[in-house]
Amino acid sequence: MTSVMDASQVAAHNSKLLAQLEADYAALAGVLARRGQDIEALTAQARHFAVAVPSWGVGTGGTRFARFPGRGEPRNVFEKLDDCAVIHQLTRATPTVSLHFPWDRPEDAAELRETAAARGLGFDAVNSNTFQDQAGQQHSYKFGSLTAGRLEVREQAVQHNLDCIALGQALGSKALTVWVGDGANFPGQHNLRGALERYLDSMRQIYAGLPDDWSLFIEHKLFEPAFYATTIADWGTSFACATALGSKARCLVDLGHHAPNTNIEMIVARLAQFGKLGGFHFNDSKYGDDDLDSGSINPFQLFLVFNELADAALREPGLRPAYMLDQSHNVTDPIESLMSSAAEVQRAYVQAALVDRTALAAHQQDNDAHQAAQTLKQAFRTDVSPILAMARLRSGGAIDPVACYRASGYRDRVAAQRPARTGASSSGIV
Ligand code: PSV
Ligand code: MN
Ligand code: MN
Repeated sequence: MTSVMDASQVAAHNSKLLAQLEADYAALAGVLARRGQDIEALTAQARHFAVAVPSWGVGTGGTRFARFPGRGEPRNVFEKLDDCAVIHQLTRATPTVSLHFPWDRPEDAAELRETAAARGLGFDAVNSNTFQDQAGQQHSYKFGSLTAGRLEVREQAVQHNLDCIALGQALGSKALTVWVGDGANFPGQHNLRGALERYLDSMRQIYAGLPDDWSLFIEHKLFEPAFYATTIADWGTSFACATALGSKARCLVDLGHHAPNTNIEMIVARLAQFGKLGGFHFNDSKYGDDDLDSGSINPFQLFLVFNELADAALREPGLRPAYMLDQSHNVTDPIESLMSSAAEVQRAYVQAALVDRTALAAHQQDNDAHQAAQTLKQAFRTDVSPILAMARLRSGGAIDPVACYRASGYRDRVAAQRPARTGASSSGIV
């Protein structure tokens, strides 16, 4: 395996922080032991945690108003893989990359797969894109894609998704995530039921092209770009469609795709209960689909989501929802944001494993709301940073990934190799 970053830089970084980490780890081990918890079991669990990185996340996303390109942005999918490899090398928590077509245009899928494998990476779900028009595209998606009134538009959108499956197969992916921005901006613009009927008709054709061992993830989103009625706006619609399509279709929860204050953890519980929880796009938000770094605004919500997942895993040991970060970075170095976010999601996962479920169930049975809430809070308030750092260290990563990355000078090096572009736009970067 060829590393993008020199392993000796990681080793030098770790040797400086090792003594401090060992002291912090021993102190936390003592705290947990008094609660009857074994730190080694938790560290082993943390080492198994993995979340996919979106290829588009390593570039600067931009907003509706502007995009201010970052230094050394990757110019193609191979350079994106290099940045993803750094993230995984330092965090050891992001072994797969999620591609978006046609933003990522692999001319040679076999070469891409080999390059990824040489970097120690594999491919997670592939994402289709029928929410933008591409240069040379025959039919416009201005008035919808899978739900469009015109048959030729729907056929083109279906074919694109089938092409994504074929490309994903060549890359070793096992799932297709479909998010469509289709909807209406005005009451009366389209027939609400008719649009969903057309969506289902299109999705049935995509589903028919799905290999046996693949999953189809339906991603809902409350609004934007449609501001009056989005066809797949909520988990209820997503659930109904996934149910209508069949067992390979499940729902994907992007944390930013709900109205403010929505109880997302309850949605997670419901989807898990009825066998339709497919996966997650992790990010954080204050107002809408802000795509801010995971855990940066509402880490308690992230913890509560993982608390439901921990509960669900006890009920269904085979439950394996797909985890991916879906963030847009505008004011930070994307590599730093993605490394921090991977650690934040991993943190929530470990904190959820700390919950004393026997005590929680007893408090619930006794209607002791106060102690039930405190049981969750105790787990959430526990600083599991030493566990995360030790998990990284033992897996060959960096004790402090951002510090190690900054010291390595990686951004300066790639900035010299990847000249700045002006006027670049869209998450496709190139
Ligand atoms: C839509 O807002 C979304 O969350 C979907 O996952 C897209 O594929 C992604 O963002 C890319 O911008
Ligand atoms: Mn998403
Ligand atoms: Mn989104």
